[in-house]
Amino acid sequence: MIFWRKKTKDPAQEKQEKDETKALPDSSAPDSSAPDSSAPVAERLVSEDPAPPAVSQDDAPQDDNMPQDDTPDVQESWLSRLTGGLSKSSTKLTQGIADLVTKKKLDQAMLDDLEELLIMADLGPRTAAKIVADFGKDRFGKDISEEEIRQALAAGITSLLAPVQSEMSFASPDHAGPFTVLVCGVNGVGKTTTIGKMAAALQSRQGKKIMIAAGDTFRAAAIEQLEIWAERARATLVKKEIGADAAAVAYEAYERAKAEGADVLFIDTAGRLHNKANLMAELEKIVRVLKKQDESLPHAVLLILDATTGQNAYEQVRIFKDIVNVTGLVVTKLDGSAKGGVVVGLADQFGLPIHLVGVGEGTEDLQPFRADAFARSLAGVES
Ligand SMILES: Nc1nc2c(ncn2[C@@H]2O[C@H](COP(=O)(O)OP(=O)(O)O)[C@@H](O)[C@H]2O)c(=O)[nH]1
Ligand SMILES: [Mg+2]
Repeated sequence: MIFWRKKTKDPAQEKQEKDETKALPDSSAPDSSAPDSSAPVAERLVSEDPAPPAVSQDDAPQDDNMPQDDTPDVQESWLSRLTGGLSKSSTKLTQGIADLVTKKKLDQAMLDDLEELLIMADLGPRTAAKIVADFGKDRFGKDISEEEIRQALAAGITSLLAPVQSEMSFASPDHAGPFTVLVCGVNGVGKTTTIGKMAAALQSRQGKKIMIAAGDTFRAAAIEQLEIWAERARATLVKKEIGADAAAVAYEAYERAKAEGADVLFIDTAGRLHNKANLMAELEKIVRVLKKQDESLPHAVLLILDATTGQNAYEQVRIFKDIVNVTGLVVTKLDGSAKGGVVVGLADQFGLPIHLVGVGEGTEDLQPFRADAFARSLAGVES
């Protein structure tokens, strides 16, 4: 998978592409092999909790939702993946809780310490205050243990997260064209990888016909990265030359996807936030040209957020909400982050549906967001 290095290029381009190559999935990772029909990667794309989502996009039949496998073994492996992924974030919280339980009875000082701990864990001041206020209501002046605090925290977090738990549905509303998903977010958050993972899951588990538009037209390696993912997901990639108009790529891809009867179209985009005016112009133009084809397009606008950026994620949501009509979030890199608490603050402050979370680079590491499992893993409560 290193064919892109064999081309002759000028040194500047080479450096750029080297940087981008860092963003490629590790070719030695288990998921980086060609699609393996004997063990479809998406079979591992499951939820650990078969309960129906609190928020549902529509009444789409189950096979238009993100494929899941609810068998006990797979659920268990998912849960341990999530718990493992969130371990840095939860260790920070549970260690902090252990340190603050210095007295037997819950007093104001302990509540203040808990609030500070939650703020430090990236939940944001408003959300932290809300959780602590609820927590103190019934328990003030009573005996309290570490385990009770963890349990109460898990319950408080679950109630904030439940309203945004939302199954991602890929059902085209009128079935006249592909379900069209615009994927946005700043550079490096995991847009391309997430498209690849979703495409692989939908193709291998549900046999969906996928088309992907290479709307990040700035670097050759960005297109080549998408080519690898498309190949893995047996998806058709629609691309143009470097520097091409992203909106033209999106327009052409939609026309083609419709003509060829594709079920889902993913549109990848560039995320150069250092030039907000350009980014805005580009995303707005993509939406505008899609709407020329069909006013209901795009059917979903996913904003991808990188959990390792912590507080920065709040600002990114604000910026992208200004530019496009964000319909849902995917939070990636929870595995490498001690800032998983940011998910709770995002849910509380913006109320946008959270569809999926990423806990690793492999195809199997993208999983449906489950409020309860997430809250319990984060608060360090044994399941
Ligand atoms: N550890 C980890 N890495 C991820 C996850 N999602 C994406 N990545 C990595 O993040 C890097 C940037 O991803 P990419 O999809 O190229 O980001 P883009 O610039 O937004 O398209 C790549 O190395 C991905 O493998 C995740 O959930 N966990
Ligand atoms: Mg990309």
